[in-house]
Amino acid sequence: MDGVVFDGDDPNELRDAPTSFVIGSGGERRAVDAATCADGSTITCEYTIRCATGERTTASWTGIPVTDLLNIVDAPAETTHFRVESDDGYAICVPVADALDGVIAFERDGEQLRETRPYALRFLAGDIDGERLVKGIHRVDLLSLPADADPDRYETVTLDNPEYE
Ligand SMILES: Nc1nc2c(c(=O)[nH]1)N[C@H]1C(S)=C(S)[C@@H](COP(=O)(O)O)O[C@H]1N2
Ligand SMILES: [Mo]
Repeated sequence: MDGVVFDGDDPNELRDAPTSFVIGSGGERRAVDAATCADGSTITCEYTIRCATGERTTASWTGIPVTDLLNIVDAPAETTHFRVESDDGYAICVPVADALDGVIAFERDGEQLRETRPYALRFLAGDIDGERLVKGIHRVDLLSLPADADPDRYETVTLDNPEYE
């Protein structure tokens, strides 16, 4: 991941890069620009998006593996949850184990998202329902929640923003 990770002192310095997002774990924060990822550090996988309405779409997505993100911030073994937040405040929080086969994607079927969609980055994973596959990512957090915490309190999934169609 050399050349991809910027020092977390001022993640806002990357605000202008549409393909950048901030990743946080404990007190640590780093900014990652997905567009600068070398081919060797990205993966391409097929994922099916399953909406609660019954709609399904399958495509080939290219992005940064979630497992690489864990290394970027040196995620502690106690990490329990993976939280993803979009520009518009949409946010999801899932057990980190469910996100491990996932990617932060910047390309769909060989096309840059930022050229074909109103967003540049989105989350995909194999076993996570469609409503949690956040579009327009601006921040990812690795959380260590106590056993009695309610992960739903870390989510805002009520909107279905037509801006992101
Ligand atoms: N930021 C954001 N991400 C979102 C949504 C949204 O409203 N805002 N809708 C979700 C829902 S309900 C579904 S089913 C999928 C749809 O993804 P698609 O448009 O690529 O099929 O995106 C999810 N991600
Ligand atoms: Mo949906």
